[in-house]
Amino acid sequence: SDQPVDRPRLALLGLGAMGGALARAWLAAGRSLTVWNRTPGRAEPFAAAGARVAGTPAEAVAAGDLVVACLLDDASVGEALSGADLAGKDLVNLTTGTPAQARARAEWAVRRGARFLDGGIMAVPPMVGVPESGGYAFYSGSRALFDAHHDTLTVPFGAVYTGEDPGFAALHDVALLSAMTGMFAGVAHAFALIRKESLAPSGLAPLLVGWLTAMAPHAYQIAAHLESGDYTEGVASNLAMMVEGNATLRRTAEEQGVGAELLAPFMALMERRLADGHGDEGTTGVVDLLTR
Ligand code: FVH
Repeated sequence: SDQPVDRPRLALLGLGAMGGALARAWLAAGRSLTVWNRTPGRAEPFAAAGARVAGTPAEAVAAGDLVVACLLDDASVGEALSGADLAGKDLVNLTTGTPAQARARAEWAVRRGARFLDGGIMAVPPMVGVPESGGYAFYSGSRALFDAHHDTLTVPFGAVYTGEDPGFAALHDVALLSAMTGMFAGVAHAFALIRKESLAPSGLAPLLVGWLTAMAPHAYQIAAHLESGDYTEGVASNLAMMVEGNATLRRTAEEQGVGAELLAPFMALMERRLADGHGDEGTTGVVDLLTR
């Protein structure tokens, strides 16, 4: 049923860095928990903390109403659950994967008689069970499952439901992780620029954080452009100016003995868009060039 379930019997597959943090959070909240991990030794501290330890994934699944998988990848989920009876179970997959993997895993679970919810965790292990850290997970798939187990799912971190399409949680997760990857690339380049100078990285760090925070709302302008189709609306720094600036960024990298390989692909796309006659836009047109 989709009635809220106060205290489901919980089964958790996977006690790695993230799975272990989940287990600690649920145990600290007094939840009934059965755990399984491929390498059995990893379960010992959890047994000492009050968890029941299952010898096989099938045994763990049998002991739970709500089964949570937090394993390395989608293949390990398929492998671990291959011999388990999922009929009547609520399965939440907190293993990172692609949207297509999540959709296929949802079909696979439903064929076995389970309700399925996919999750993408926007937190690292130290944020788990710490509400003020702002950690949360995206969820997609069965809304009924999400509503029924909301209280349990929100013990380790917040929960954001993104839709019945089971691929949406992974899509949101990967979109945010991809943006983070670009940010990490820029930060690495910035530190490389000062590497050989008498400048302390600890002096640059707060400046980077302040600048990136100030620039982050640029995402709202790109969203507005994509929705209106007018890529020039409200543009304060146009593409023609930014491409000019790219030359200074490249030249500074060269002067500082730093490779520009992290900047080059994005700059190449900006330059293509400019060559196509869009100098009065911002960077929104790059989204069009990327969309194959
Ligand atoms: N840790 C993090 O910062 C990120 C935060 C965002 C979400 N990710 C994803 O969470 C999934 C689990 O990550 P993890 O940090 O717990 O990963 P590990 O510490 O490497 O533990 C992996 C567990 O998976 C088990 N495992 C691996 N292969 C198999 C298999 N073929 N069959 C069954 N279990 C398998 C492994 O078992 P063992 O090595 O101890 O025997 C661990 O329990 C992941 O999707 C992240 O992307 C974490």
